[in-house]
Amino acid sequence: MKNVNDVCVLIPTLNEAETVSDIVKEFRSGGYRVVVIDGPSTDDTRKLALEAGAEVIVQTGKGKGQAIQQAFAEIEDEYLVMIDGDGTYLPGDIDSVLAPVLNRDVDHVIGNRFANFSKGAFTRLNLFGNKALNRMFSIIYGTRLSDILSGYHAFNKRAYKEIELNKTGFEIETEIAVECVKKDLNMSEVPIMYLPRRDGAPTKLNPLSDGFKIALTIYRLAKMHNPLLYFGAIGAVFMLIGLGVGIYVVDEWLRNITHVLLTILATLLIITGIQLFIFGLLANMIVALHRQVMREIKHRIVE
Ligand SMILES: Nc1nc2c(ncn2[C@@H]2O[C@H](COP(=O)(O)OP(=O)(O)OP(=O)(O)O)[C@@H](O)[C@H]2O)c(=O)[nH]1
Ligand SMILES: [Mg+2]
Repeated sequence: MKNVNDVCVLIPTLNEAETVSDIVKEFRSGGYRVVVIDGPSTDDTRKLALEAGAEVIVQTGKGKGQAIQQAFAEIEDEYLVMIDGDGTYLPGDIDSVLAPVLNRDVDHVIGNRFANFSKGAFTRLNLFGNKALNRMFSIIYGTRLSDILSGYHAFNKRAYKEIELNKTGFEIETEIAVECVKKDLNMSEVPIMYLPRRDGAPTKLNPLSDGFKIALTIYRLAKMHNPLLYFGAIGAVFMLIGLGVGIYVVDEWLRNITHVLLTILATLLIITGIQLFIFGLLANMIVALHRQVMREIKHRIVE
């Protein structure tokens, strides 16, 4: 059952004077408590948010990720909806985003932008990057999600208090999705609308450098979840270089030229590669065992 008093709407902002007021007003007219956590902006964002009826917190550190971490710690409401303040998401979609956490056994809902985006909302690079990163996430974490980098989420209290976050920048959404998988929280996606940014309101995200950081985060966090892939990938690089050198050495040897040092190098590279792979296998077993134990403990606590 929906009770707007149980819901807090969280809006991270950095210089969003152009849009923040309209968004806050729309949520306020729906009766929601609105918390804006600000950058700190150098424009009128904070003043406009206050005038529109939001509670405003100035973040103590830097980056969208730090802002979200701080807000998750300070907010105590039963349900939390998180929406970007750049006007690319519709406050009116809140009912769809909230429904699964209110009515079903879902802990975290992601608003899926790919279902319904208006022309020009994604640049070609953003569309390609998002698809690639979602695919990478699905492969590594074995959980099929279409839009982990969305700016529209809903959580129940258990979810936003249980997930542990460390990233301070735009890797935060990735970390949230990974934590949900790790903590065995139920996730689901609902279609939402996605609009282009307004003219004169520049993005804070650099698609190349932030995209790279996000990919690196997906890979790095895999160490604890899918170590075979994490260590296997490094092992594969060693083995491929070793094989390359080895093929060269054998080819030269067939022509009666012997490279002693290169032979040793090829052997070492291949052996190191195999060892890394075996290490990944062992780590996988440890992670699987750990997961089993954690499930068992949770099960008993619930009982
Ligand atoms: N508090 C806070 N908010 C931030 C910071 N950086 C960005 N934001 C806000 O986070 C939201 C998302 O930022 P955007 O620049 O739209 O990034 P994006 O949506 O991932 O990228 P685009 O697709 O280019 O819009 C916006 O509401 C920003 O104002 C920050 O350092 N601190
Ligand atoms: Mg945006």
